[in-house]
Amino acid sequence: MRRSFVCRSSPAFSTATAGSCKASSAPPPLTLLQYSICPFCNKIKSVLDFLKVSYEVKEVNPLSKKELKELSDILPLDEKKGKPYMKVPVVLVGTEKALVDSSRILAELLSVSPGGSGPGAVIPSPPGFYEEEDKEWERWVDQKLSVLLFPNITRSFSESFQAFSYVNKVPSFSFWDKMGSQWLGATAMWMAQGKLKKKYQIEDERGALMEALGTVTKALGGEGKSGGVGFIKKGESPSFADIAVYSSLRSIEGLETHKDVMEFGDGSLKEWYEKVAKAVGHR
Ligand SMILES: N[C@@H](CCC(=O)N[C@@H](CS)C(=O)NCC(=O)O)C(=O)O
Repeated sequence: MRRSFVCRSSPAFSTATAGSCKASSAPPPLTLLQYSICPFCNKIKSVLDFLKVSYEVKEVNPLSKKELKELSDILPLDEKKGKPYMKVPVVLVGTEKALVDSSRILAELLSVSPGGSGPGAVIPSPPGFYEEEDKEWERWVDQKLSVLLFPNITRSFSESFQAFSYVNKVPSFSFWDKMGSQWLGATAMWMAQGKLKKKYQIEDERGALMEALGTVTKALGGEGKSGGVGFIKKGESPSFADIAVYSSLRSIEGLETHKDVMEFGDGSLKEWYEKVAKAVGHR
């Protein structure tokens, strides 16, 4: 039997779902295994933060992946490679169950009935939060927007090195983990840039990213109900579509590319981004 989580009181639950926020039994703890800079991991974090669900974060060493290797027994098999799945995000539910692939993780954790939290939902969400339109945006983010970020943050070695500077802030990494990850990780990412661009047929990565941002601002077009820029589905609060787009862009916060993203167009993208960040309320 699946169990619901207790959720702290949140504006997101102030209406129809308030009742469904009561736990039916003690919730199993959630642990997110991630790279700080991974857009797919940021999507999970933003959704959990928005829904006020508590979880632990474990940073994975991008070179050794030892934190994932320790879970080999419960990770699913990567059919193509014939060995355990070695990508992030992974969400541990309790200690025995490992969920993989961001969209499948969220589909498993979030409401199962259309437009609201259903009886099978592990994490209740407000009505209208996780609809087909939201999932379409998620597919676009995963297959287009997030794919464009990598070649943008690795245009030069120095940008790639900057992208890997997050490792210095990971308390669980040793000095050598930090040195190795930043230098080798940055070099490998920088060298892989051309191959990735070829794979996804990207010629001008900055131009393609700006075009993708145009798609977002077009969807935001017009004023929100409470004035200023609105949300993608024109509701009073962000839905999963907003959070999917926002969290992909958030994964590169602090980097050169993010500054260009914030300066895009007439300022409405930045205004929307800050509004979503506030609603998500990262812990
Ligand atoms: N479709 C997967 C994609 C996950 C993915 O590609 N994760 C990257 C990090 S952003 C990864 O772990 N790559 C393997 C590696 O770093 O070796 C999802 O949505 O979770």
